[in-house]
Amino acid sequence: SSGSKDASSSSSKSNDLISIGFAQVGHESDWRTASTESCRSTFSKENGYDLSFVDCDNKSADQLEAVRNFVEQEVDYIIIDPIVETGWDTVLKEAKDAGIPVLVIDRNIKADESLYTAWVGSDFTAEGESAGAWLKAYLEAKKKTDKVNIVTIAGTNGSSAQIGRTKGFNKYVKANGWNLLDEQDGDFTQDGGQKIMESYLKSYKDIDVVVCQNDNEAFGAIDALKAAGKTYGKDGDIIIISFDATNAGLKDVKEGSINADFECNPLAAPYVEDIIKKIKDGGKPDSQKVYVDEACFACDDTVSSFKTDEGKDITMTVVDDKVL
Ligand code: GZL
Repeated sequence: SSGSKDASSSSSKSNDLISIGFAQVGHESDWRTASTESCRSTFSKENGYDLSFVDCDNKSADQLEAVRNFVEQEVDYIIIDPIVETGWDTVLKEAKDAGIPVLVIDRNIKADESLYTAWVGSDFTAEGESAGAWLKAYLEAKKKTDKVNIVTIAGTNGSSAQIGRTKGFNKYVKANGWNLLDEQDGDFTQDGGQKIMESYLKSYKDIDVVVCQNDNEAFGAIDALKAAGKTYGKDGDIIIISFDATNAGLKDVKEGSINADFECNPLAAPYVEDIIKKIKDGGKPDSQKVYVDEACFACDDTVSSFKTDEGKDITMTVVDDKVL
């Protein structure tokens, strides 16, 4: 539709609630559950919203269709967490022509920035760099100077979380001469993590580090390592690095199964609500990119703080009962 809908008006569907269409990636991980809960609780009826939520089940075609349907329904705002970065221009243009502001959260999109109002999420490359810088400091502290063999269980191929974490961490692989044996797509799921770890154990005899690009992949990798009789984590032979730092992930860090976990904050919804309130009052967000705050967690204090090659000061939080 080519209406010239005024974003500050609320032609919402029912009794003055602000109507929001949210196209969510899926339900593949604990992180995703926290992200969905944050949106549902922020954009509740009690808070004055009519939320249309679509779980796109990790299928890009379904996600584009969901956004198209929101345009047809003439919602007041559209929120997208894009499964992959590409393929967005056409449907974003349709939303713009309909006068519906689009807010992107979490993962990035490769699209003309004039087609969406703002993006709220994480700096995935920085997450990868923090992990690489931590591993460098950890290996030095453990005086491990011989060959370091690493395998990566990557996230959904083409997602900005996978692209950024890979880019950030692999800078440190190159700079430190580590031996990256393999990196395959585990789709951010526990099943994916287990299957890929099983195949790595068949292909490579001495693995020193496993990098899992989210906690659910780490849970699967740990299942495979356990079944193979390998030792890992705080007192084991194999170092495990993970991302997200979900509650379940931090429990494994506290137990010493995961050595270090780099947070990816799923709570973008409150940041988005601030932007919607600004738009409603005829304003606009302070910037097009809003980064959420994130921390870094470790199972012990072998490495407490360090500076990344990019000049960022990192302090590791040791996970204990107070943190959980
Ligand atoms: C990252 C997010 C990723 C999480 C995974 O912001 O998109 O997708 O790291 C989730 O757990 O599946």
